[in-house]
Amino acid sequence: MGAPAKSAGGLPAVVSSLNHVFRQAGVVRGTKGMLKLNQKNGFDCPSCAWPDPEDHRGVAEFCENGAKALASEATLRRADRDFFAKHPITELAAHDDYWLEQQGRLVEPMLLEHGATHYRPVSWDDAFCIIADELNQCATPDEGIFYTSGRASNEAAFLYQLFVRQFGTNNLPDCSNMCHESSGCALKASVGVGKGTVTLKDFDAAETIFVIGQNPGTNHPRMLSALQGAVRNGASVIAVNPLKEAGLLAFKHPQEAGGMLGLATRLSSQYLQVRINGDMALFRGIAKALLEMQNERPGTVFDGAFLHDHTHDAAAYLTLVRETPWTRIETLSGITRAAIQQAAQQAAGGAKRVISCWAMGLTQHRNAVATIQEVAHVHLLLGAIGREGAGLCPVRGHSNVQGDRTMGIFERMPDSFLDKLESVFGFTAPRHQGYDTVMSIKAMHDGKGRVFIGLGGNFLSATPDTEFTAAALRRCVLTAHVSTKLNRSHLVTGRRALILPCLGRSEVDLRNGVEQFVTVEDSMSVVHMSRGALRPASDDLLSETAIVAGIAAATLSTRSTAPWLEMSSNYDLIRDKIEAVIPGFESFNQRVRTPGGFRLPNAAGQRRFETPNGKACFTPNPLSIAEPAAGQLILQTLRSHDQFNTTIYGLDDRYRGIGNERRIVFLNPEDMKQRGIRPLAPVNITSHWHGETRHANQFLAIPYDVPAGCAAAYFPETNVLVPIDSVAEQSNTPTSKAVMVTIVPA
Ligand SMILES: Nc1nc2c(c(=O)[nH]1)N[C@H]1C(S)=C(S)[C@@H](COP(=O)(O)OP(=O)(O)OC[C@H]3O[C@@H](n4cnc5c(=O)[nH]c(N)nc54)[C@H](O)[C@@H]3O)O[C@H]1N2
Ligand SMILES: Nc1nc2c(c(=O)[nH]1)N[C@H]1C(S)=C(S)[C@@H](COP(=O)(O)OP(=O)(O)OC[C@H]3O[C@@H](n4cnc5c(=O)[nH]c(N)nc54)[C@H](O)[C@@H]3O)O[C@H]1N2
Ligand SMILES: [Mo]
Repeated sequence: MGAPAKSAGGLPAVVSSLNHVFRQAGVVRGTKGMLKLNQKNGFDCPSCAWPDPEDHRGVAEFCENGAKALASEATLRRADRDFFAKHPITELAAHDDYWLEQQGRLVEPMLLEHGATHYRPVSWDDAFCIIADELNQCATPDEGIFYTSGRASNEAAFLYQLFVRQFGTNNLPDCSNMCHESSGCALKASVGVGKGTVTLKDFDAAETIFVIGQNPGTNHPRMLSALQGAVRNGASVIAVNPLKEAGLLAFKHPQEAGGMLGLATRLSSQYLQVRINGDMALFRGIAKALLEMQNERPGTVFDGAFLHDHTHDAAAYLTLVRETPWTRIETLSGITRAAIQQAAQQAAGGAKRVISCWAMGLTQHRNAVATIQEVAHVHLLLGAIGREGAGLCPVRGHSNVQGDRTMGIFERMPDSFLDKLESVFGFTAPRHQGYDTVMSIKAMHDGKGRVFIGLGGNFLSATPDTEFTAAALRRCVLTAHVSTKLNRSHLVTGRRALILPCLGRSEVDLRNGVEQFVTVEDSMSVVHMSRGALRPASDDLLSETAIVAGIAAATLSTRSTAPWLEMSSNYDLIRDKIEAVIPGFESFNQRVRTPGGFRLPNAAGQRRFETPNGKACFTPNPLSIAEPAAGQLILQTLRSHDQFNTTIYGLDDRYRGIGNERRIVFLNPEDMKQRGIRPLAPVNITSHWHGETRHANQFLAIPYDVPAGCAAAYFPETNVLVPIDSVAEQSNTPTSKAVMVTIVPA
């Protein structure tokens, strides 16, 4: 335990990058990989979804955590058949996630038979037949559950949803259900499109940038370059976060001489250390301050013309704002009226070019949708949307999570999409709503979901309520995972289990001797190609696309007329079908071959609001907050600097001053004193939900600068504490940032 850092980046980030890459992949393979990472002729970084600059790409157009992701994939270590013969499942399950990650790449399909102690090799054909048999024995297609993690390419995702719908269900849960689903729900209702409205260029023109509930220094490090550029152009960054995150304080650009020498650019000009889940109150407060300024100086604050021409229900919302007392806003947010007014003045100054960025600190709360709409309201009042330097920017997590949704990975795609899919492929698509992630877990728990297939991801560890989810997966007749690395979902299985190892993004994808590429969509709707450059980890790997096509052909057989094997041998054919089904993909094969790709149309970004009434809508939601009961704390579960979701690269959290330990909990020093907890003392954590309790024991207490009553600990270790029924209204996203807990000395 050391002092938290006051800036991010600099020489330590470079040293850490090279360390990870060279240690795992060696100098030759590692260097080759790094030179292709995020280049126009290379592959898309498998880490986050932050966009690449259109021009001026550096030789090293990636960050420390992109380098770690590459190292993890390009590693020379292998979990091969000898490995599985040596280690029984019970022994593997006793190891921690970091150990599992260190065992290297999966190299051939493996089967765990009913009652077997070890995985054994199986041929691809046999693996596809096993899946086909189990799926075809389901009493109804709705017993199949088809999960997607956001790393899957557009091509794989499109084939996957087509297969699932031809099989007869919309059970397409995805990682987005646990991630930005709340953003999608909120923005669809408010501005008609569930995606962000800005481009990277808007950051150059912005005057005010809110960064809310997001830790870009760790999770989107290349965003710091964009923030640095904006600050140099005169923008003010306002951070909203219960923790003082190093990456929001200052940035040392590792690719600038000054940054390497340790010269930092200060990023945030105001740091609003909000209470956990106090954001709705905070943004209600900003709206109230704007309203008061507007009353004092009529016509200078709100964008009257925009409100009149483009919005609906502003009056009802402003009444609600007027009626919300300042004392309530201050109490719930934990921020003073003066500080809120200062932020409002900044936003309302100049040309009102305001961008709001956010991530999991907003989305994983019971009132997440209402909170995000409260942020949108501030933009609507100022007309700060659909013009240069202004707009809404949900910062996506997984590198292609947005693209997967565009491709139809969603349990309730609109009829317009299903109509098109039916006419292009000549079948009748199911129209009833499928299961999202939480619904899937419950269905498996109830015995209604019986075959689980995961296209990437680590369902067991990523989902809430680990014990409950484990019991759910164990009830399945088959669990099958398309994966690159060993993870816990391979160890807590249905009656039978399959591991289907696939190529990673960094690897050359040869089909019938012809090199293929895939496409992805970044957080700002830019679709571009990704072409692997490294030799595959094993000759037995198949691409995700080929695996999906293999499963589909085996399962559907003569029931489907789609040319599965042709499509999976030539991805251009898949792209032609995507073009035929999804608007915005005109001349897909041609346009995606231009360096840098193309941007999908975004109506809200053009001030066309595709809501039922054609207007951007104010939603007068009652103000709320997650309030812990007496003696309880509110615990958020977050990422350390050395992990990608459930993949644990290392045991440090450098910026927060933590070394060599993940079972820790950050606490307010006063809260520790009241509970008789000393620094680094072991504690037990219990979560409380409608009379139920869940336990996570033996964590070390870390005194930290967090608001009183708030605590933080790492995901996935604390997922055991997140109750399956504790979800966000409308989006059904688990409330991983607001778990009510008691903490006592162990
Ligand atoms: N290196 C790396 N990169 C990643 C990932 C990774 O695991 N590792 N994951 C990827 C994925 S899938 C995603 S979704 C993104 C996640 O990116 P983030 O959303 O940045 O990830 P978290 O660690 O969950 O951080 C949440 C932040 O919100 C703050 N927070 C928590 N509760 C509240 C609240 O109530 N209000 C406010 N204002 N703030 C709050 C926390 O203090 C923390 O700074 O990153 C992506 N990129
Ligand atoms: N408590 C808590 N829970 C959370 C969150 C939180 O903040 N707190 N965050 C949530 C969020 S935002 C998300 S997005 C989810 C993430 O949930 P998931 O996407 O399900 O989880 P990951 O850890 O990203 O998946 C890692 C696995 O993906 C496989 N993999 C890696 N690369 C590839 C590839 O190229 N292809 C294929 N097929 N497989 C690959 C590897 O086998 C690896 O073990 O977790 C959610 N869970
Ligand atoms: Mo995510």
